[in-house]
Amino acid sequence: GGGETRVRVERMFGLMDRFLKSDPSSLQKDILDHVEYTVARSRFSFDDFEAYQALAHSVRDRLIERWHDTQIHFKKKDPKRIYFLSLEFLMGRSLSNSVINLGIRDQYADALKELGFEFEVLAEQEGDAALGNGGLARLSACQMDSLATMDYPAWGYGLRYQYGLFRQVILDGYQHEQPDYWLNFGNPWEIERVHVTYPVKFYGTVEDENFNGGKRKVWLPGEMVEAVAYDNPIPGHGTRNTITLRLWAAKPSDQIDMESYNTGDYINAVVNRQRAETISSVLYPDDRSYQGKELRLKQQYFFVSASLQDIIRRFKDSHSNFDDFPEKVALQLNDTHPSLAIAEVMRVLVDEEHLEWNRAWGIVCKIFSFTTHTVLPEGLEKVPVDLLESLLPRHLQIIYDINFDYIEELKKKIGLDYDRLSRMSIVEDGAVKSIRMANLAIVCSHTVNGVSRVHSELLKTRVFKDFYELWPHKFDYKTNGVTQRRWIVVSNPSLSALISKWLGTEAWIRDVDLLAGLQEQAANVDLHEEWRMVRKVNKMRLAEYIEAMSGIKVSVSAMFDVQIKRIHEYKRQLLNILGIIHRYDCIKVAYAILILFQNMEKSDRTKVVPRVCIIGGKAAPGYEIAKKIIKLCNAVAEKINNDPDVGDLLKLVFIPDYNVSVAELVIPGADLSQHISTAGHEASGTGNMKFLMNGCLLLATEDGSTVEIIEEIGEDNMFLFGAKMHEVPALRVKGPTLKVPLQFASVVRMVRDGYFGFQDYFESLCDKVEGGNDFYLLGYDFQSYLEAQAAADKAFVDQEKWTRMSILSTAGSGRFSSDRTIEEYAEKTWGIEPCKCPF
Ligand code: 6GP
Repeated sequence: GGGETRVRVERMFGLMDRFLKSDPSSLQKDILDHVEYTVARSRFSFDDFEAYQALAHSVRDRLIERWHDTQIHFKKKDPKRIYFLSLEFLMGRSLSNSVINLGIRDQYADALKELGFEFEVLAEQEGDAALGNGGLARLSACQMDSLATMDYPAWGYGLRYQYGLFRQVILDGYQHEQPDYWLNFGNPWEIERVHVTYPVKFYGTVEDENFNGGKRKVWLPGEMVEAVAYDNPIPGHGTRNTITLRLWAAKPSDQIDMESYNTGDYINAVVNRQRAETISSVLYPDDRSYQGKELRLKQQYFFVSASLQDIIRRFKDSHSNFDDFPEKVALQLNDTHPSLAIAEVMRVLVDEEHLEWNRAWGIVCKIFSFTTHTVLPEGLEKVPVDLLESLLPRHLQIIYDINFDYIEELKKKIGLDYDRLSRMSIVEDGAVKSIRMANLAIVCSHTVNGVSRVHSELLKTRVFKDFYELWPHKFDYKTNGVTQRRWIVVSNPSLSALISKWLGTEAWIRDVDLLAGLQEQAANVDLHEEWRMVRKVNKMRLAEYIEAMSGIKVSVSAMFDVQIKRIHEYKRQLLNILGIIHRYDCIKVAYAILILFQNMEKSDRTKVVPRVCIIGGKAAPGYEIAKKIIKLCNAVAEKINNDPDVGDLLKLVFIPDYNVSVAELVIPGADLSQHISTAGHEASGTGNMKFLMNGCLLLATEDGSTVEIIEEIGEDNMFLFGAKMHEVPALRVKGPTLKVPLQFASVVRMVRDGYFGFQDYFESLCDKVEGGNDFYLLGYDFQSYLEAQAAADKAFVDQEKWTRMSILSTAGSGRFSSDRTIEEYAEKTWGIEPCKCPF
């Protein structure tokens, strides 16, 4: 009876503390318990990795407490929720970030010290969660941190790939890809929800069925797999709120296909079932172009279908009328990858919930917002109709129906302008009939966001011009941001402490605009000294890493000049390398003069500012030119680093396997960083913001979010160069007749002539930038690039000036926090409000 239940509940409450304690001895006991019972090692004998595992589990326990409380609180309050759908999340490591957000980093460090362990050493044991390619994926991760910190009722939904982004191994200077089977050593940061599963269906046919005196469509699927939820708690900073990143894994369905089991071939039947798991096995490593592969489409539908079943189930728990759906649900499409969600919502509402088409359409039009992350038309997905028809026959019908109604409406508005109608159609009638996912997303979303102001301008005037003219109110932008928790507090603890000391508060960790307070101190000599000290310590840490990894010894008094990002022609790593060759050549000439005259004065050598050039990034496995750029970088490095005439004046290092953890080490140690895309090609860029926050100066073109950085810190505090965005189209038309500086021809000549070896291999690379083929304008921009580099050298010699510029960079970085981005999305696009879990 009731009495018995009460006794049982009281007993259960009595057994557990309300919260786990965080004093050193409680932490120590928890860690040792996990060594003994979770990791199953003896507390008298365990290594660093096992200590890390136990430590991680004790942190996980604390996350789970807060996460439960948050979920209960959300359920009780039932606010409007934001569901962030993304095929990629680049979370990196979780340990340091979690303990810092939970506010128990120092307690853990002390507790571990007494046990004979260093927190930092254990943190290094953790591998990266690399479930994404580049900027888009890391942005999602930053935004999750901000959503949690700012108490928004948010869910992230994605795929739990068994193989994350490939590991890059450099052999003889060439990139090789190795699988990243990241779950091999277990993942303490996820919670497997064996009971949170949904069936996901594929293939089959659509039939007409009699219904209420009319007809309706029923999809008879041909294959079914199970989606299993893995929850990753995301803790906010300075709040109890801990939100969920729910990633789906594919498992064979429970439904037994009697047919195959009865044929007697049991072993083959089981092996076939197992194939279901391939859906969530591997992340596509190409962030350039859509391949039209069936597996990719399966991945997209799999995660969309499971997420929507979950979202609709949650809605139905407390609501019975779908007209309330838009008041409770906002769906964010992170690029076009999840845009099948549109057709899926229509299908569920019409076919399963039996809403009328127009009523369902009215709901769909209120819930979706779409953000695009590219300006490259080849980045826009087009799904071949044949593929969609076989995999998702009902969805194809729905998309056709949406398109039919939309085109009819469009004709009323713009008349029978068939060119324009066909450009704007969701269906492309080309050689391969296909569905334009971007058009689908634009037609069905209430807002289309760009990721920086100039990106949005390009969308409005070029990429989506027709749509902008039709629906100007739909178009907006939210300039990207990055989380200062990971990019300053976690990765640069000494700078973080210095900032807090000089601002007299730690409040900037949640309210980053306070960094502006550093401006008034930018000339303070004491601050200068401490600032330089912090930077030097970070450079030493980076120098040690470089030596351990490549054997190259670098001097910390040299300028550390960094370019780290995916390798792309438009990002122009090649321009950087050609600039380095030019620098090398100048040093050689100066050396020759020195030998000739035996006179230091006559040689420019003493004026050379020593540099350590650092380049890192992965090339998509099928992207030949990008792979050649990596090889060229390594070939040039080989030559320069072994040239005794050069010594410490110039070093070139290619950092292999660039990922989030490498970025956390490299960014705080950089003096100068390069963001040198051809103007009009980088939608935003977010690396620039991370460097800026860390007081690294930028050498950049006026592209993407850099344009807004200039507005914050002023062009005097950075090194700008290159053709402007509005000049680029005309320059391209001029093409072969453009004047290219002599130095450019001469460095390309060196590569062509085999000065760095591999003459044949590099030929096609050289062809890409000469003879009128220089689409990305390397030749045209070369002169002003060298001038910007010279200006950087000059500024570096004046350390006082440099330090002031560095402080002003950090001070001006406040606008580029993802907290600001998320607040804009919440207020302007999603219409959601914070929902804070009480302590
Ligand atoms: C990137 C953009 O290239 C970059 O400029 C931007 O900062 C970042 O997204 C975040 O918005 N795009 C991708 O990573 C991508 O895969 C399809 O685009």
